[in-house]
Formats: sequence, C-alpha cells, structure tokens
Amino acid sequence: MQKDFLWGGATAANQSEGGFDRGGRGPAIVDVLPHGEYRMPVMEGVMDYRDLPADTFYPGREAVDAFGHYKEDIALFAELGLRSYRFSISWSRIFPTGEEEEPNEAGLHYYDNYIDELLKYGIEPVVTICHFDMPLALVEKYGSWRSRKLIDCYVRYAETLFARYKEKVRYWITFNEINMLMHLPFMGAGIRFEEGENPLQVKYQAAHNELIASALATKRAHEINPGFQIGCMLAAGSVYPYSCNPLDVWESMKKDRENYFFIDVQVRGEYPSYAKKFLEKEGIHLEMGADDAAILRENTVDYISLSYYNSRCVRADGQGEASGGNVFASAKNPYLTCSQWGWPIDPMGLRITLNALYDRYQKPLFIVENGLGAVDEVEADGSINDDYRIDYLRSHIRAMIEAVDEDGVEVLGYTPWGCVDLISATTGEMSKRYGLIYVEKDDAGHGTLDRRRKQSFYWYKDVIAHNGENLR
Ligand code: BGP
Repeated sequence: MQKDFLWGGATAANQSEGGFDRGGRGPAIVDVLPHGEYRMPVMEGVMDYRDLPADTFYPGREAVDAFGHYKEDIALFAELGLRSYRFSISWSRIFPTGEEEEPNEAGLHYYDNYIDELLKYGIEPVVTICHFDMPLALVEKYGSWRSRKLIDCYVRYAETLFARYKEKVRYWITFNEINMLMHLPFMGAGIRFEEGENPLQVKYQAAHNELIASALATKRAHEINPGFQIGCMLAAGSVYPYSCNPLDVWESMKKDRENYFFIDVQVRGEYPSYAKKFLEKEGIHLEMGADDAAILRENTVDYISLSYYNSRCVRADGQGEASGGNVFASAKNPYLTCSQWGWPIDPMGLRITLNALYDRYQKPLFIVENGLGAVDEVEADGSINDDYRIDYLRSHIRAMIEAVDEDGVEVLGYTPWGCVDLISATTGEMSKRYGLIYVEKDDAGHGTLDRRRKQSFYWYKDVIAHNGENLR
C-alpha cells in the first residue's frame, strides 16, 4: 500500500461513548433505543419509544464508557500503531437540544482533549459529524429530518466543529451510512411514522433535507479550511443477481441504485434520472428550496467513505431462502458461508464493491467500516484467541490490496469497525463483538469495562507495521 495509507480503527459515539447524563449532554436518539424485542420496531420508526415498558434497559446510555476510558483506549491504539482513528461526535453533547444560541463548552472541551490525545500519538482523526445520533429534542419538536428546520440546526453544529478543529482535523464524514435512513428510519434519522403517512414520501423528503444539509456543510467546511477533505458515507455491498436470468440482473441493478442514489447526488451534484422517474412513479413530491439544485451542484464531496460487511443477492421471483446481512434483505447466496449472526462472508465482494464504486465515481474511497461480529471467549489465562476474526480481516484486507494493486482503485485508508468492542447497532448486544480490544461487559450491562488485547490486536499491529506487505 502507499506509504501514507491510513491504517486505522473505527467506533462511534452512539455505540461506545456512553456518559449520557454527563458534561451537559442533552438526550439523544441512542438513549431511547432499547435492548431486546422492541429494538427493531423502534429503530424502524413503527413503535414509539415512549410506549416502552418502565423496566426497559437502554444499552447505549453507558455503552462501553469511552467517555471515561478514552485515554486508555487511545494509548492502546498507539500501541497498535494506528495511523488514523474514525470516531463520531455526539451532536447533543455540543448542542443539547440542537437549538441553543451557544454550543455547550463542556462538550467541546471533551472533544478538544480527545482529539489532542490522538494527535499526541500522531493518529489522524477521521470525524463523523452524525452517526445514528441526534438531539431527541429535534425529533420531538420538528419530527426530525422531515423538517427543513433541521438543515439549519445541522449546519450550525457542523460549522461549530469545523471552526473549532480547523487546524486539527482534516477528514470529515457528514452522515454515517446516509442510505440507512431508508431501512431503519428512526435509528438512521430520527424518523417515526404517523398513522396514514406514506413512508416513502417521508423518507425521501428526509433524505433530500439531509442531502442539502450535507452539501451546505461541505460548502462551509471548504470556506473555513480549503484543505478539509469532506466525505459522504455509504452502507455498501454490491447486490448480485441470483442467476443470469435478465430479470434477476435487472432486479440487482435496481437494488444497487436504491443505495447509489445518495452517493450519486453527493458526488455528481444532482438527482440521477432514474431517481426522478422513480419519485414521479411513486407520486412522491419533494419540497425543495429555490437554491437547492445549485447547492447540490456546487458542493460535492471530496471522497467516498463506505462500510462493507457483506455482499447481497437478489432474485426477481422473490422465492428461495432469505439471508441475513447488514440490515438489507437479501436472498441466500449458496456460494458463501455466514457469520454467527447470519451475515454472509465475502471478501471477493469487497473487491467487487470497491471496483464498482470507483468505476462509477472516480473518487478516492475510504473503507471506514469492515469486520466480523462474533462471540469471544476469554480463556483461563486471560487470552482471547479470535482466529475467526483474523481470518475475516486477513481475507478482506487482501481483497482491498488486490483492488488497489491489480485494479488501480484509489483507497485512502482502512479502519475496521469496533476496534474496541462496543454495542451492536442492530441488536443492542455486547456479545456481538468486532473488536481487537475486548471490553468486559455483558448483554445485561454488567461488567468491569476493563480492556484486554485479543489475538487479533497483535496480528493487526503486525499488518500495520509491515504496511500490509506480509499479507501478499
Ligand atoms: C453499520 C453501522 C455501525 C455498526 C455496524 C455493524 O451499519 O454504521 O454503527 O454497528 O453496521 O452492525 P451491527 O452493530 O448491527 O453488527
């Protein structure tokens, strides 16, 4: 890989930070996502969190307490040799209700220290401005991103960060997995549906408002520091046709476009023609500002970041076995094995996805999430032998190297997900672990929160030390 390749790790405030009632932070979406059977309906926006039973457990409120452990975590990152670290800022720690005149100084102070700690070890911060998290007050008052009011609130929040970290942070991501709003609207964008609403109308309006907010933030970022690199972020994973039946091929193209739609706008600066036709056909009318087209056109992103966990597969007849995977429904691909949570394992799919994205956009790519969620056992001597995770990471890193070396794809960096164990987004479990660093805590919220190096920690350290050359 190139000498300055950003080997790193990734987490996000919503799943690791905790400290929900400390430092003046306001209530956030993540505080009301329950553990257990109601998690999915709440995240899908079809159940109101205010109807949850009184004894509900909310795992994100403490999470793995990165709030109290960040110095220890960052020292471990330095020992790993990380060159970059992707994390997110909690919006309600900066603007507790989203609408204060002035930001919460205590919240900014926390991130000042956090970023300084990274820089002390020469670790490049990669900051996600909004990762499945926002002030709950904006959800209650405005119905979240369905309202254009959110655009102003977001841009003011983003500007505050750009001005504060002008000299310290170069890589920014405006929204984590912007396409997740279509699949888990409450978790992704605070959207809860009312009786009789057309969900598609609401989701596409929210998407439009987020796209405008992202473009305006990109504009302000470039004004504040022309050297800033602003990225969009896609929950990626190419959709394969189940067979060479043209109907399957066509279906896979349509499914890919549902996700590409966002990136098409953020990279090319306009709604693609297939999206315009789709909206028309579905009878969706978007409320747009007079300047919206120009805002999108003039403020495209500098790079594309992506998460990749698995590929997907589709058959036009909708028959056959279904498969798990990162949120999206998929047909079972008979050529692939699956993780303990039923997500297909497909390293070649990463190479295919990187090539597809690079062919389509010719923009630098940044893999900001990848990894295997698995149960880990702590041995009697305290060691954690997670060979299965090493196998997963090795095969995916190899596929990435092939995409770069053999196919000419431009990749800025690789930050595996949950480098310190954290709460799973979809299930709220602790036992679905991704980390190189183990955190002692169970699904019910009990544990010492002690950190411990896994076998994969030593393995990844060696990969970074050799700049990936030892995997050839
Ligand atoms: C992505 C999210 C992450 C993360 C990851 C793994 O969609 O950006 O926040 O959680 O998926 O998913 P899960 O935690 O459900 O295993």
